[in-house]
Amino acid sequence: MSVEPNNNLKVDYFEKISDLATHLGLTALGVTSAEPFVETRTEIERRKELGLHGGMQFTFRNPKRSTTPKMIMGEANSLIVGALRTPAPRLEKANTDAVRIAAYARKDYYSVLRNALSVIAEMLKKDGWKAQVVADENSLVDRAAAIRAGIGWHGKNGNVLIPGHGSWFVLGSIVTNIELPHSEKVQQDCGVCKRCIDACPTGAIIEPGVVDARKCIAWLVQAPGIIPHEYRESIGQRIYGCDDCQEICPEGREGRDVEFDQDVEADYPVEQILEAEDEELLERFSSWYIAERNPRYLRRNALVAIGNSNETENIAFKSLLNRYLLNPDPLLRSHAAWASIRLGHKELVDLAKNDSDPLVSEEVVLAELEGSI
Ligand code: B12
Repeated sequence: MSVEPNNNLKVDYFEKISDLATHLGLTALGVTSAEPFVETRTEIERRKELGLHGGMQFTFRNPKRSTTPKMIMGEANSLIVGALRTPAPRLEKANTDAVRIAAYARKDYYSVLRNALSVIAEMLKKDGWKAQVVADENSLVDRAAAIRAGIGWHGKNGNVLIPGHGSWFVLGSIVTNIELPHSEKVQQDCGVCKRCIDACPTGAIIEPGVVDARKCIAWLVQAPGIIPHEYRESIGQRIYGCDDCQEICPEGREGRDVEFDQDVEADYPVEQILEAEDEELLERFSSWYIAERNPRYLRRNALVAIGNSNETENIAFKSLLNRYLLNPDPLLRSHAAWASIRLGHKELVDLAKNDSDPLVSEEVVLAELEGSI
């Protein structure tokens, strides 16, 4: 049985946790109550009604559940929220034959974060408290928890911004029955700056802090099905995530190059995605959310990246497109057709035009109507 600590002991205990968090590599740690996130629930419901969630499940599936921490642990009193830095990419010109992967997905940062929070949770448990780690799950709105725990403010780009650091973080919590002093909320805000709103390639930030997932590239490349035509060009070389609304943000911009994390996954060659076997792709990107765990969606994105490469003379790309125009999956053939049209490969366009599936042949009809071929 744990004994209720008095206030001074609570402060000392929080400092102990906080030191441990710093030692474990977390940039920020804060505490808030386990009371429901009432406004966030209303906001999730509003976005669902407007269709802004684009059919996503996650925290939208059951808004009451994702905003009520006591549904995770009945006796919960506090949320101890932590933030782990996901080093931002250097601002340099992307390699044309490499795909772009958002900073948070270049390594399995969620596992690093969960491991760090688990060490703290184990300490709590050893001291007689209940503790459960929740990070990027459907059961808790991580941003709302981080804001109430004084980690950062709700930026116009929708992200939680940590003063002096910006938004390059993944967030997670320990739900626990210990009572600790609540951290003060951050008072800073974005002021008049709206660079992220102007920089979003698809205009997905429809009001300050509100993202229409149907237009957000991060969701478009994760969502199952066909990628709507109007967004394909804006997707560029991205196959997972989009950082544009963070890259333009001035908060914590200094020091970004210094902390650049040289990581092979950042320069993953597009050919490898189109040549790899299913198991290899699922293993390589095991920490990613891939719709239906079906690697066809990574290949679909890679075909769009080829279509956006401007590599009209690239023989390897051309032969991959040819191969994919013969793939049994019409979804992949249709995106290969689009890429072939973009790169101006006439023989391949003819192949697509004669495809028995309208999903594929209509790519050519559409391009003809638009006058792009
Ligand atoms: C669904 C989801 C997405 C969706 C939708 C994003 C969105 N804007 O809602 C998609 C796939 C597009 C996405 C993209 C990204 N995501 Co995401 N995503 C989630 C997920 C699973 C749920 C988010 C959610 O519930 N959204 C619903 C809205 C309503 O809630 P919210 O933005 O989280 O909460 C705020 C609002 O509700 C606001 N609020 C409350 N009341 C009101 C009222 C009004 C009027 C307004 C304006 C706001 C407001 O306050 C809350 C706190 O800020 C969380 C993980 C989790 N379990 O929480 C990760 C999470 C939010 N994503 C994260 C990341 C890293 C990203 C990307 C940066 C990844 C990338 N590089 O591609 C992008 C950023 C896109 C963007 N600009 O938002 C991080 C956030 C990191 C941070 N510093 O903020 C999270 C927390 C994952 C994690 N555990 O680290 N994501």
